[in-house]
Amino acid sequence: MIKVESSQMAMELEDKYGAHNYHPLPVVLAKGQSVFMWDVEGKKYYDFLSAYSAVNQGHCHPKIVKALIEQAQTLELTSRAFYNNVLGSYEKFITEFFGYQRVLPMNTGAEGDETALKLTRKWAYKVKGIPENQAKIICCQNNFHGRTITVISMSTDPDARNDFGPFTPGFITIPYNDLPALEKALEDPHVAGFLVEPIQGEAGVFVPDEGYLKKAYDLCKAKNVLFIADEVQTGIARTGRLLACDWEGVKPDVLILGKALSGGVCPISAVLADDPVMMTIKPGEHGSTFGGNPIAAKVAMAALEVIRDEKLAENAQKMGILFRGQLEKIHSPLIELIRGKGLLNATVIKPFNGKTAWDVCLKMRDNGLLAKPTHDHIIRFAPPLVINEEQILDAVGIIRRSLEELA
Ligand code: IF1
Repeated sequence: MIKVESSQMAMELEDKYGAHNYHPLPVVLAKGQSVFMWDVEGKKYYDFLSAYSAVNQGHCHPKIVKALIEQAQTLELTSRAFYNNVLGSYEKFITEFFGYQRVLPMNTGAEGDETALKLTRKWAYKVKGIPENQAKIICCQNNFHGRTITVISMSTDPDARNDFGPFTPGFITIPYNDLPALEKALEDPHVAGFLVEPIQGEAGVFVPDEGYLKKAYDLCKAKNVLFIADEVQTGIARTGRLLACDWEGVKPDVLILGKALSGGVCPISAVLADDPVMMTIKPGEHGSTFGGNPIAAKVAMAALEVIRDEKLAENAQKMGILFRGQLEKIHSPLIELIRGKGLLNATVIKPFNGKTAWDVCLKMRDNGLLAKPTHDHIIRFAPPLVINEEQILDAVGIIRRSLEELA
């Protein structure tokens, strides 16, 4: 194995041997702890991306890492061909934690979404009585649910879709945050489910109007349609509540979790539902080699315990208010607006003097804070939820200084 001796070398290796499906900010990370990361040369940064909210508990959380190591040394994987002595206790733990009767464990967020879609279709035919192959699922414009063919079949982003067709049929796309459009789409008796992100992440942290989720849920109930929440990014304390749906007292019929369910140490996703939905799937009809493996089961329990014991939802709520309040005090021609909930925030950047969101991110990197632009003009600010007041103020200082240096 070749030894990586500099950031330059690491970037050259990726450029030469890796597929070019990403355009990373030029920084090469070698170490992480709590809210900080260090590059190959030892420079320290605040992490304001948290691996797209997978690292809500902070980098290398000792309790989560301990769970990972101990289980890896004991029993790593059995497949679901056999029982193992960890999965059952995890299933009890997570269903009680989120208040559902059953869980179906998978690995990535996209697999979680695929699982939710399959469950919804199965329920459509077995329970709701929709004629074979006629079930439809409503999704939203500018959604992001992952990268598989079926998932991108719902996408309205040309980069995600172009030249990947033909696509999976059976989706109805409506505008996000538009209740009349939902009401109209629900008139079709073949609709089985409505899949929605409680806050659209990839779209640029688009927060819907207050009451949208509750009213959407009620509209679905009136038509016997499943309300499916993709909380892969918003879930697990990020927005200042355990789930973003908790803000409106909505309990999704199908709940998809991923990312922070592992605290970032391995891919873990899960779909939660009650018996009438979950029991429609029979042995052999769905699964995964790695889903529900003993390491993932132990890691997920530790990750959820950290969320609960360290009161991360409360902290996200408090620190989010502080962060947006401080950011609003910065008067820069580059900032158009700030939005978000808890510690899922974004600023819309107005190009100034030819400087764009990318330039802002490069400048913040130079000053010791890492964030990534989305859609050219939006910067997401989503630090690990363990961040404290002093660190928030310090980080805002870096953001302010970076904007001043550019404007
Ligand atoms: C990439 C964004 C974040 C998600 C929701 C499912 C998934 C995701 C709501 C799929 C994944 C990612 C994946 C990552 C970029 C990223 C992202 F920029 F696209 F919008 F987080 F903000 N549902 N989100 O946000 O989960 O299969 O990846 O585990 O590079 O694709 P996955």
